[in-house]
Amino acid sequence: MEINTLINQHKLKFDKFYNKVLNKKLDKSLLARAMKYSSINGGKRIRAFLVSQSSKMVNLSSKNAMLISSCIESIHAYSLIHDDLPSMDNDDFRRGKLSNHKKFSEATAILAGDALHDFAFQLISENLNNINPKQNLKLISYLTNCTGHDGLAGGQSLDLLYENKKISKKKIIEMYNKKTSKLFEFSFSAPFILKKESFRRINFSKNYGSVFGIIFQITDDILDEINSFKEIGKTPGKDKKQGKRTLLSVLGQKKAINFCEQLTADFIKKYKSEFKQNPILEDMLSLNIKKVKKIN
Ligand code: GRG
Repeated sequence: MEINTLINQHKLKFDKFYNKVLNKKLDKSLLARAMKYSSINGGKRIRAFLVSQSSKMVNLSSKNAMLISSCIESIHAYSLIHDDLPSMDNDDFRRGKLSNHKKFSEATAILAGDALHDFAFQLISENLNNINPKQNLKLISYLTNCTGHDGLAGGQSLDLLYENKKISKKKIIEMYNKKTSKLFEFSFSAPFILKKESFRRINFSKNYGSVFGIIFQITDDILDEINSFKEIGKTPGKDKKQGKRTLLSVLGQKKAINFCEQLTADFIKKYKSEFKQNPILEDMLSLNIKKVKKIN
């Protein structure tokens, strides 16, 4: 089956599960409504798809895979709410709708982001089934590493710090690694960690998520520049206007795409047997490169 069809089918399944979890655990307060507004609102659920694919590779149950995905999508929703705030990237729209602080208020948006972050940790620490507590704790500790100063928050801080400055390609990649790749790294490797796979396979799964994330961010930057509001669901062309330092701004479009293609080829070469056994892994890596190239 074609990869986009698989992703869409999985999104429907995941959205149903996530909706149920949110409704079961949250009340009808203003804060809960703001949390739901930004979590059940049309995301592509790519991170959840990554979890489902790696779970299949290590035989993690689909219930646990769905719980981990709900945890990750909650972290992701928190990061988008905070990213849109006036003190961060200041966007009035997200996923084609008003951003959280525009729909509610700035204070509610900050709290909804905070509460979604905590909700994620609640899910991963209270609800997994038949998992060795030691592995579970290992996973929770790893998630703190992916979201904190060495992950999302650290990367976001660099993103803001680098605005309108001359920044090297190496530093931009480091920033992407933190602000975007870390959550993809967690998504793909969480099942490998829970199932106590070998050191080499866990390393492979972390690197796969990381490479996926770098390509995802580079192509997302290109889409921000060349797509319309309808296609990206937020204000287009903002990176350039805000003086964002992106790989696109340093290399230009053609070289940025070449960089993604080379990264993919090198990675596949390094882990030939994993790719041979799971051809979908290559389709996933080239998904966004194809998206960008079709538009060109
Ligand atoms: C305030 C402590 C504190 C931390 C903030 C905001 C933040 C941490 C991190 C944000 C990092 C960020 C927004 C990275 C961008 C990643 C990215 C490309 C998001 C878009 O992901 P998609 O395309 O979105 O998967 P959908 O809408 O499909 O879910």
